[in-house]
Amino acid sequence: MSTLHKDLSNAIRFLSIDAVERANSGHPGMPMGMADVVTVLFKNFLKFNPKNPNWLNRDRFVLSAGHGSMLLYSLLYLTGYKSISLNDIKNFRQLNSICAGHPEYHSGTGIETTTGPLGQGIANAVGFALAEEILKEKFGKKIFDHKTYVLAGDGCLMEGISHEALSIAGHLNLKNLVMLFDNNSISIDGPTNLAVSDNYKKRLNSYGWDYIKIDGHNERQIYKALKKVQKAKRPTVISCITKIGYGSPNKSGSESAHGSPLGKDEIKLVRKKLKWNYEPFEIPKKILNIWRETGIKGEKIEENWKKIYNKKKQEIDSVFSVNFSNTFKNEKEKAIKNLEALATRKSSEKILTALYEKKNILIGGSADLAGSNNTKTKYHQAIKKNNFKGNYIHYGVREHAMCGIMNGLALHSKIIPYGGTFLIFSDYCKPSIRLSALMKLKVIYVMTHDSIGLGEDGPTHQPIEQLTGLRSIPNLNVFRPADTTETMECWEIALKNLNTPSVLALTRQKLNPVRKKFDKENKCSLGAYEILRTNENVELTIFASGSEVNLAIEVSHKLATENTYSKVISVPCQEIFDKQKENYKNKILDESEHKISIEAGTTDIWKKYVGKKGISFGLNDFGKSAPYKDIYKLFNLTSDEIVKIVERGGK
Ligand SMILES: Cc1ncc(C[n+]2csc(CCOP(=O)(O)OP(=O)(O)O)c2C)c(N)n1
Repeated sequence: MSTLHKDLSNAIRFLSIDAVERANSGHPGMPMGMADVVTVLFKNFLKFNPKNPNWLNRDRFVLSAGHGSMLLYSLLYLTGYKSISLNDIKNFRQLNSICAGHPEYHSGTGIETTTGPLGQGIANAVGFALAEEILKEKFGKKIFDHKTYVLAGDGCLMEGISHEALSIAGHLNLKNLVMLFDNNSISIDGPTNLAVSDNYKKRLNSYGWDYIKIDGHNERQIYKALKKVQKAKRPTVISCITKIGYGSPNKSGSESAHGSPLGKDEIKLVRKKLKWNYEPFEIPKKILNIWRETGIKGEKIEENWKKIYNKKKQEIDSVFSVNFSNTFKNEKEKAIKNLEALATRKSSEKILTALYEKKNILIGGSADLAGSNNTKTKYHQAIKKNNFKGNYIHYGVREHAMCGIMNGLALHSKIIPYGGTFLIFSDYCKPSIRLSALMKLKVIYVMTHDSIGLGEDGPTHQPIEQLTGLRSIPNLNVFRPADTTETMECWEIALKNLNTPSVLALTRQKLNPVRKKFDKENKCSLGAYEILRTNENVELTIFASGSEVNLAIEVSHKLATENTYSKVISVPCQEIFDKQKENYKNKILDESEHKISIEAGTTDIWKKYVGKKGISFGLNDFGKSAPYKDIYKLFNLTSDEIVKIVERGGK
């Protein structure tokens, strides 16, 4: 091993262990173990420009093993990113420091994605690699041609999402994807053989990956492997046999190096063993300069790239930022002219079809439910192995990876990913949806079969608590449109939202139109709005969403025949309504003395609108397998029952 290499990699090691020590918390073991591998990668292979962290054609480096965050912060500081100063590193894990406990995505910082929940980064990286192939096909390889490297540990590879994501990456042959596997055989509880005995080579080979095994502390072997993957024909894993906590006389190779500070005495011994005679946070000029030069190389490469990019910039920008306003207006007009009962999943397909009449960067998909989610239009073409011309991804039955991959697609550039599954299986997607929300990504989740209204498939497939669960995620818009017009409006909002992901909860069953005249404005953009009133003065407000808006309208009319007058509020998106101005909310919420809500799901979340005295119709129990009208009846979700209960004052 060269002295230079030792110095460069030790700079990462000591920044990491000293920052963890100062914070009195964090994970020193992984950065110490993988410092050699990333030093060779960043110094010799990674194409990046710290002066422009968002350079479109940079190589992506994803730290899936997010607990080793100090490895990433050290690299970004050493190579000269403005986003991370030595002071930030000293403030590791402190309030408002960019050096948070686990890497948190911020555009333009070099932190490509938020990681920490193990395995997510692998799926993100698959999304990055897929985005690169799609854009390369669209705009040419002089503009998009880069690698995606993901550093993953034993934990990432044990997670289910890694199985899904690595499998589809092999299936599609994402040859520019490289996984650096920190194969140290240690996790928190101890040696990994307590819990896993996978044959990684066989596993990865069977997915269609190449597998290279190296000593992760041998500079030459690392270099050779990375050199080889530059010309890879298949996605490649470099299995790096490493020692967790490398350099620590008493803790290396043991779980004690994983997740707590090494301690002052042990750090002294590490300094001695690795011959690092510098104070904490002191990086000698000579070493820092070499790291900085590594960062400078990318500037020239980007400059040359820009000359080609500038020629195509206009074309790329026009595809990246299509204005769909007219499409929405025209389609809404058409829907009103041809009023018909449609399932909202069908309405969604209608608007999608119209959107695809313009060149755009929407990449659709579904987890093996294309025909049920209505996510694939006549304009879609499947993306296939070694053929990335298409605009539709058959994710297979891999909901979790689908969502993690969509996060990667959205993070890569301006691709707008949408993907479908049944709403019930949002439970299989939740960790990635949460990260879309945390990272403020424009990802659109098309979730159909949104209630007991799906009928015969029964309680395993009928979402009950899912809407409430999703609505409780911050920065996520959960839309539940009531008809074709509302579905189109919700899609429009989802596409306009730069920083908020969306879930579109759509019906399997047909719904009668509730909006019967054309409105130029997007009423759903208020989150909730009045759709009917049976009298100027009303004593009852009925809140409803999606398929239950029709039911609410029926109830309102029936009550009027008994001289109980009401207004119906359609609530396609609670989160947006909750953000409206107080006077608008008061107008909707405070007009009448009595309030009820109707939604075929758990009811607690409606209490914020109807209050303690209000009645929330829904179901707080699992559904049943039966024709859907029978299930609605069973749970009192019919206009006759609701009218009766309202007239009895809720009894
Ligand atoms: C989904 C998820 N489950 C559990 C954890 C808690 N956790 C953090 S690191 C870790 C062990 C990871 O082991 P490995 O990948 O081998 O990392 P190393 O010990 O080599 O640093 C666990 C269980 C997590 N971050 N994410």
